[in-house]
Amino acid sequence: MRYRAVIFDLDGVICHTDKYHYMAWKQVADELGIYFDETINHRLRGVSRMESFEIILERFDGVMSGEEKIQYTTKKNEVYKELLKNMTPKDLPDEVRDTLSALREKGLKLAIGSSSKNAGFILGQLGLGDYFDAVSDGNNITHSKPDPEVFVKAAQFLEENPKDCLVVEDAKAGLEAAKAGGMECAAVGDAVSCGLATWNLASFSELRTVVE
Ligand code: B16
Ligand code: MG
Repeated sequence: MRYRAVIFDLDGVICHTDKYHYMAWKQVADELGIYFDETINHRLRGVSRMESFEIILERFDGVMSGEEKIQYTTKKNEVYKELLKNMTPKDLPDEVRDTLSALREKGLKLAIGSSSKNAGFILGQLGLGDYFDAVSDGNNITHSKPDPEVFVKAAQFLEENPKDCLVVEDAKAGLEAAKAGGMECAAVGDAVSCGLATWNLASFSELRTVVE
């Protein structure tokens, strides 16, 4: 086997929370009179909550204190968490479920490496609460992607060497993080066009052959 472990990004790889992030940020942006659309939302992929808000504030004509920024990002998260309650195990695509099982059967360790502080909640909603061998997320890092910390910690939790781990990502910042951490990476979705990945996947199930 080419790898000993696979570390998955969560949002955009295992599940799709984009629309909920969009709805929650849109509510905050509307309240502040800031223009916000799906294209700007796309730039928030894999980026931390506060960094996401800074991107939204690029179109804000005023000055905002640090305290206000915390208030607005807290509000966004409250709206977002309410929306996440709509997620159920049916939101886990069959292809993802079957591929995870197949990788596990091959003896690979499986982990999550997500910038999100809501990763545990989302995994619970998907019925994957206890599924992964390790979860490294926004709660155990001080630097978010493209810093490698979240993936380096995941490898540590798994007690594996980074060079033996494959990272699966949907965002450029995530691919950069994996490379900076000394890991090979597989791109899914829009991340394929970055040209940064070791593997560019046309489908999630291709992981079965990539790890061989
Ligand atoms: P939260 P990932 C990332 O998750 C999302 O892609 C990004 O849009 C979000 O801002 C970030 O998590 C922080 O999420 O507000 O829930 O802590 O793609 O790294 O799994
Ligand atoms: Mg992602």
